[in-house]
Amino acid sequence: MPKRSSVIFSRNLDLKINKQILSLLNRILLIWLIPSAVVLAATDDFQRSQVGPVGLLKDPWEILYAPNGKLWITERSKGEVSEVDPKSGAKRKLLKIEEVYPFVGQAGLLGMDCHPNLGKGLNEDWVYLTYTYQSGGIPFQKLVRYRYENLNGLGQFVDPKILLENLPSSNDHISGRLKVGPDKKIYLTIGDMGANQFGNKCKPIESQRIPNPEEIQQEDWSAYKGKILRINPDGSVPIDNPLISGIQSHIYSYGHRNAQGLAFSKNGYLFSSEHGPKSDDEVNLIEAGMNYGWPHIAGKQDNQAYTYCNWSSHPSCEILKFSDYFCPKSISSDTEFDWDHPNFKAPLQTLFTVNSDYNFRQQSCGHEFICWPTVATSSLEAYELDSIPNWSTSLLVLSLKYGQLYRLKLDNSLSQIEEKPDLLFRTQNRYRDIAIHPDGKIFYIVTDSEGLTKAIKGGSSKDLHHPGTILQFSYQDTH
Ligand SMILES: [Ca+2]
Ligand SMILES: [Ca+2]
Ligand SMILES: [Ca+2]
Repeated sequence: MPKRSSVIFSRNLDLKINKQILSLLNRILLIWLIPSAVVLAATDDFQRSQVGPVGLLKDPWEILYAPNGKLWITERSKGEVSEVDPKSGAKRKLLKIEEVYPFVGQAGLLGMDCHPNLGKGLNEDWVYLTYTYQSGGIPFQKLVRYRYENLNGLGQFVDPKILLENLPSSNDHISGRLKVGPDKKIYLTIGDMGANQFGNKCKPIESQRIPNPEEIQQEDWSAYKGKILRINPDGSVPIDNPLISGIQSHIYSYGHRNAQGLAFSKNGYLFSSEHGPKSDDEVNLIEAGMNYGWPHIAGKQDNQAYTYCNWSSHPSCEILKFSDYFCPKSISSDTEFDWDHPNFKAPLQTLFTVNSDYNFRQQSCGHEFICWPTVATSSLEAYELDSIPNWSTSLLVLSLKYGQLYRLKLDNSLSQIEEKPDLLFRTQNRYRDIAIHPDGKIFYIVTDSEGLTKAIKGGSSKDLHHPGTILQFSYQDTH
């Protein structure tokens, strides 16, 4: 693409035009020539390095910048939390949870966050974790609190206390991102469990289902699939949680598919990133009691490239062959315009929406799903510092399929994205999660240790260039 644009210019422009104008025009034309809704990033502003060797981490899932200046990381399949020194790359185990059950798909030790008062001498040195365990041969999810104990500088997690158990789990779309809010409540995403697709095709999606009072009484949390929960520090239901269809529970918002990203701004706005089906990954502003539309709506309610094919509604569902592309005539398939809900809230941004005539079957891609318009949004963080000009306030969204970061600039109200996404940090990897140094100039990204991603040269590839490590991107303040 860049080559083509410079050829056009050399043919058509007077050679007397000075180099500066040429370069400016070239950039404008370059942006204009790019078909998707993206702007080229000034990647020269960042220097890339690596914290620790390739293979340092096995299936890392959450990385956070801890109050002791170390990076705390969960390793999903090992059920371990480690701390890594961001300068030396030295790794030390903080915790291994023996009952973590990692043997199905996306299960294992997932989200982690610290209480905001950890390390401040206020007796609130809490760390919260969520993980998959097994009971009666069935996977469930648990929310647990540990205390961080600093033994002679060599800290460890002690005194586990179960806050919630028997939460829904699965082999797919567990979600499991966890954040402590400015209100000290625990926010936890629970996915749709991969229902209505592949081997789970005959399980109905329950993202719209609200529990009844008996279920809540019996602590039956099966209706929490496809929800974002808001939980008291002791595991109970906050008294100011929203009433949804007349019911108060841990549910804060509903109609979610697979929200693996969750982040607060300092003023308490809550954002999520969610994996879409074939198009329409979403970035949402999460509000109490609102309905985010799944499975009736993907992205905005625009009837583009998505219909809800409810496989589980078929009386002989088990004998049907699942397809991502065709809905059998014997199954009712609803368009987005067939559904209406007063509390529906559309995303702030989709990554990306395409028209209904889009060709999803690009066989030249190898594994076709890698080339679908979704980018596989694994996580997000809010950036609110003044360390990089014009970045405050932005949402930083990570992509598994592109090994890159999408920076979405919010307007002053923090309730709208005001520019097209800025693409940064592209490598041939799967980006799992991000931590931001408190100085706002260093970004730590953990990479998957295996899997498919989009090759730099196009198509799909299993050849990850930096698997299972931490990539560091440092802002070069040369302006
Ligand atoms: Ca993180
Ligand atoms: Ca949605
Ligand atoms: Ca849509």
